[in-house]
Amino acid sequence: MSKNKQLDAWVSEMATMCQPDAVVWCDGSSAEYDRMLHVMEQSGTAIRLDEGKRPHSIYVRSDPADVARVEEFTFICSMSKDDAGPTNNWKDPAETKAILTPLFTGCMKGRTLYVIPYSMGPIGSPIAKIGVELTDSPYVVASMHIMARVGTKVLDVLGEGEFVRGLHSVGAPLEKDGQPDTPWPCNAKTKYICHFPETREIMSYGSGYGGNALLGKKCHALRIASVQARDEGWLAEHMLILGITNPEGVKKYIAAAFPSACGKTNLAMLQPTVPGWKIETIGDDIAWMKFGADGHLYAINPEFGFFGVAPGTSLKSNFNAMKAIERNTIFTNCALTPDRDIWWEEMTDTPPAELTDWLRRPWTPASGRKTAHPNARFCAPASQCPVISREWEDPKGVRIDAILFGGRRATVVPLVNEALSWQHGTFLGSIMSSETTAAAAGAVGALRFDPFAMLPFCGYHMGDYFGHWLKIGAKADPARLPRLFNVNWFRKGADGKFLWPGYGENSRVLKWVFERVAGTGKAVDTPIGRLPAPGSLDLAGLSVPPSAMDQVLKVDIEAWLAELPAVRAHYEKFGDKLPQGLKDELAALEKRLQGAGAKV
Ligand code: GTP
Ligand code: SPV
Ligand code: MN
Repeated sequence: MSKNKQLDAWVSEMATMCQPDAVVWCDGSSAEYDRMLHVMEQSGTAIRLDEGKRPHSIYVRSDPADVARVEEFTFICSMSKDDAGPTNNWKDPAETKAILTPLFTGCMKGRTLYVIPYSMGPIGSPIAKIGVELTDSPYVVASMHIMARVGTKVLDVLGEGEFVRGLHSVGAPLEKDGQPDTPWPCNAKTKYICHFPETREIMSYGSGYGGNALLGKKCHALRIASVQARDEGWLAEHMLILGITNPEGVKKYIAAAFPSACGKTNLAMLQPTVPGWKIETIGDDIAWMKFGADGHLYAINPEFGFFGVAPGTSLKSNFNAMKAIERNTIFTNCALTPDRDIWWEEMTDTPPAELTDWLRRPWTPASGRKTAHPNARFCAPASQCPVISREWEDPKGVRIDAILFGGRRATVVPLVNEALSWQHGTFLGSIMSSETTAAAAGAVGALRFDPFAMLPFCGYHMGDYFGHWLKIGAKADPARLPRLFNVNWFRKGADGKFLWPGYGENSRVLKWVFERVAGTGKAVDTPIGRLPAPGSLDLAGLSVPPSAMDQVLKVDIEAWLAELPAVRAHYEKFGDKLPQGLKDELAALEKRLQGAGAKV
């Protein structure tokens, strides 16, 4: 029970429908967290890791039918189909409820319904938003303890106020008394991740994994929040936030939008290879940005933890993430060592001689298959990151001076490119494309347009979203707006290998961005935007051959011209909702490319 009549009424209505054995209001205490770990150990969901090696941490393996976000079954249920736009799956809200009600009826039999009040953003901060997730998954309760601020203190602040309603079930009732549970209950056949933007509701059925089930994250902080941001004049974005300090002690903040599994967590906490420069983390996945009274854009990280891609994470590639996951961490779908620690591809140069893989099979380096699922994840408190910024919980947020857009592109897109204006930067964001990754179920490596890295996360018509970005820029003082850039760490040479070493070396690009914002960095104009002038990208001590640097920075006119038909087809999807400003930018790009092409 709470002091909020609407909340109490909703909880009791949902409990009547879902028919759990018990209803538990989560208080957010560490005792409650420990209870969840214990429940998971008892049911076979979790194995406690060795207390000496990985204190207070658990290891979980999901059902192989439940390993990633399911975009195919993710729906925006706005009243009008047109509001969802061409890039979302739309379903009529009433029809959706008519499908979901029978599914949710009795879906929690034999289980406990947990009520999780959560705050996205520091509790009580004017920018924070409150939600309540109802779930039948102890794994979700424990994960929400890490990923959001949860419990009684949230209810105290909520009072009689409004909140986002999130109903979640793994969709696996225990129908018979004493029916044994499975280690990872889920519904292998039926999954629905549904959003009702007008009524600020989320209903998620059938999956217990990540963004499908931790409703504060992508469902609330991006899909629902993007609609609120549109209505209220701010931005809810799929962006990391970092602080960068130069050797003179001047600090700036940068936000960056990369699609899922394209390098946000890594960039947010990188160890710079450029001497004297410092990077600090504010957030690794989501940014909420609003204009301050001074006309500058300020960002907060609404989350409280990191839900990061495990494979590829090592002391070499992401030292600070490895430190953040030393304790108090939930590991899902990686491999287990015989001495109850975890391992995944590339964690160490030499794999352990024996492991149990994520599918519970014995594994050795000779097995010839991966031991961790490619979307294996760690879930750890953000406060454990050694380079977490002092300002990370500042309710005011941090002043953003640059925003980067970037995808995973083997060809065409150069290492870094500064937009000519806010409108041009919005254009670059809108035509971003990237190869798909294991973060979502389906094909990996398929090139698709992923505007602003928001394709799976924008809760309304993407054409209106572009318009919102242009409007934000038009209303602001141009001198106070962040500068916009496009980056690409993933360009490959003819041998199929990455041309750019990435990771810590990306600090060289961040340094150039910093210097552009500071007014000291030099650039050259090209048809696609401003690239580093010769000598202005700090390459001291970097062992990349000049020929590879030429390729990674190359503006290939022919290749850009060859992309234009796909860009036009992408734009046609948005019909009359495509803002004129972006049509103008496309025409201007084409003209500049043709002019440059004629000169060659
Ligand atoms: P989500 O959490 O799914 O949103 O992903 P993310 O954007 O946080 O990506 P993350 O930083 O976890 O990186 C995903 C994968 O890309 C990992 O396997 C990394 O090792 C790899 N990666 C990250 N940064 C770089 C880079 O600069 N170069 C290369 N080649 N790979 C990188
Ligand atoms: C992503 O896919 O962008 C993630 C993982 O960060 S999930 O939380 O599952 O959405
Ligand atoms: Mn991440």
